[in-house]
Amino acid sequence: MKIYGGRLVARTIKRFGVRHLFSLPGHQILSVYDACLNETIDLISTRHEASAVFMAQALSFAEREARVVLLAGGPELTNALTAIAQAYYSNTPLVVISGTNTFKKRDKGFPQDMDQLQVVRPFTKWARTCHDVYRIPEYIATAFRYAARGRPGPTYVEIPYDVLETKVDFNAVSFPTKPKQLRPCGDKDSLETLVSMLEKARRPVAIAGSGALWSGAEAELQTFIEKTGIPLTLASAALAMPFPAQKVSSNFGIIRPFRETVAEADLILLLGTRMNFGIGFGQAPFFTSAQKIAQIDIHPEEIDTNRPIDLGITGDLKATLAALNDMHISMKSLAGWHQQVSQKTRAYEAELRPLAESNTCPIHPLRLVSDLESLRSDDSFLVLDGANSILWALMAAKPHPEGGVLISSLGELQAIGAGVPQTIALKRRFPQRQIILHTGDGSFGYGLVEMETALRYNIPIVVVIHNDQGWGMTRDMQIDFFGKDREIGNQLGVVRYDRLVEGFGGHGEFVQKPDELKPALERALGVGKPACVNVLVDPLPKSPGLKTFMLMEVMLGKETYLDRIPLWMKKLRAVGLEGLATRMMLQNLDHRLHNELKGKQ
Ligand SMILES: Cc1ncc(C[n+]2csc(CCOP(=O)(O)OP(=O)(O)O)c2C)c(N)n1
Ligand SMILES: [Mg+2]
Repeated sequence: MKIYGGRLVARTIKRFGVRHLFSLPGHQILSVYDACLNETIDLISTRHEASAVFMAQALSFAEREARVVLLAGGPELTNALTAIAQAYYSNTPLVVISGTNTFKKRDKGFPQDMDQLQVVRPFTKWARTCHDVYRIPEYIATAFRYAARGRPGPTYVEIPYDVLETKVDFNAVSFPTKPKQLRPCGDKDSLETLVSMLEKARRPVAIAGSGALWSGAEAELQTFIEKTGIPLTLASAALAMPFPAQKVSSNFGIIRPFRETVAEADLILLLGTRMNFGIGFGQAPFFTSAQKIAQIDIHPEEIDTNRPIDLGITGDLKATLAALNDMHISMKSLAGWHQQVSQKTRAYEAELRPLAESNTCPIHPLRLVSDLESLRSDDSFLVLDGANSILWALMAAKPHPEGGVLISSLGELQAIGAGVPQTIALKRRFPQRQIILHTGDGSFGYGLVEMETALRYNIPIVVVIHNDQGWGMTRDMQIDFFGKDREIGNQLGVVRYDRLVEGFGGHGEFVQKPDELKPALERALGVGKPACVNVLVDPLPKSPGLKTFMLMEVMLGKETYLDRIPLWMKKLRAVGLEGLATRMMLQNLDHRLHNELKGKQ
């Protein structure tokens, strides 16, 4: 049987377990579209190329292996670059397959001709052109291998469209098998050193990050914390893995208790998480110089970033934890410490309750996320997009035993706007599960047109908009830095996103009062078509985000922020009272929220 090269693309990805392909049409890739009919691949065609990449990325998160986006090339590729870069900076395995101009027409002024490799290379682990139709399966297999092994990331294969449109004999093509995941495990000496560090520790904490998600370490992680009694925090992408909330002692999203716990610990275990902004670069006031730090990471170059650490172990987290779980560890009793950590979080949650249950109008952001969290099912996936809106949501959203919380702007790039497409992809993949997006109003704008995609494919996602009528976090920064009367360019006003979604044929709710919230959310969750719950929230309460961001600026030496750090705090540190300075700084970080709480009590 003679088939097009495009069919080889579809057949190879199908053999590798890919059921959904995200794309936007272009003449270069129509042979692959045609092949999707034969190979019964679920082709979702989007309204923007970045959306297609974000969709594939969301499935990589949920299925924990590389998923695929198909781009035509030229402007389709340049439009997709931010999303590819987001995958790169968040270490997400992803295979980007692109068409490209035929090489006979290269550099002659033909439409959409460009040097694609040049723009995609900085944001991919591996990028190549496949010139031979028979080698299409081999190149795709190599792209999967690079995407998944070692530190995961996006890879890129481009295939000129005359190659995609060349006919070959199906039987003359050989298909490689899917590359197996390899699991390097830390060396014996290092594991023994880690055991002795654990045995000496009185106040250890473990922070698990994306390495836990990608290696699928949830069972090993639970065994490890049960065996050792170490309090655990899930950070960044680890929140997306299924995990029982009661096993997590210190909630990453509730800034103050988490920061205090880390500051008080005598041993910090970094389990597949980076020493980046998420944990204050490992520096004061988050960390102290007296603490011991051990880090397990798949990527050896990552270890010692931003500060030297005491023990680095290169390994896949699942395999390394499994090895540790088999070793004898005689821990000191950590019951008191464990209780102290959990109590801190519980006490803070109790402090926040007046806000979470507040009946004020406009609606308090924490009331919105608390009501939403109370309606989540065990298998629910909650996608978070925005800025302040994410930080508020993280104060209430918990990991779920069969679901998860996906922060759409993961990684250092922090691009907002991935939420709608990511939610659509998850709902397409898991139609029976509850899939919800909580998004800032500004961020929702990027994905708005994809509500049409959700309607076209009948994918009933529920979008909940934290509508503070503006680019909240940048507005906060502007006001804080330049003054209240210098606000410009950050207000969006009251936009009826619910009506726009209704205009596409979806369900809309507009909520202004707290008692309308739950009924509106329940209606949206039950309506069976794409829904938008547009909630006007109070723009005045400040999430802990602004202060944290400012502090990080200061820590990394942004001179213009230095005058924002109170002098007494600098003095405390200068005379060696680091611990006291840390405690005061943490309180200062939290102070606006704190002041607001005081007003309520
Ligand atoms: C793609 C992209 N554009 C711009 C920014 C800069 N930025 C960071 S936060 C923010 C405001 C987000 O507003 P919104 O989504 O409404 O969330 P809010 O903070 O108001 O809850 C902006 C514009 C970014 N991070 N990514
Ligand atoms: Mg906003």
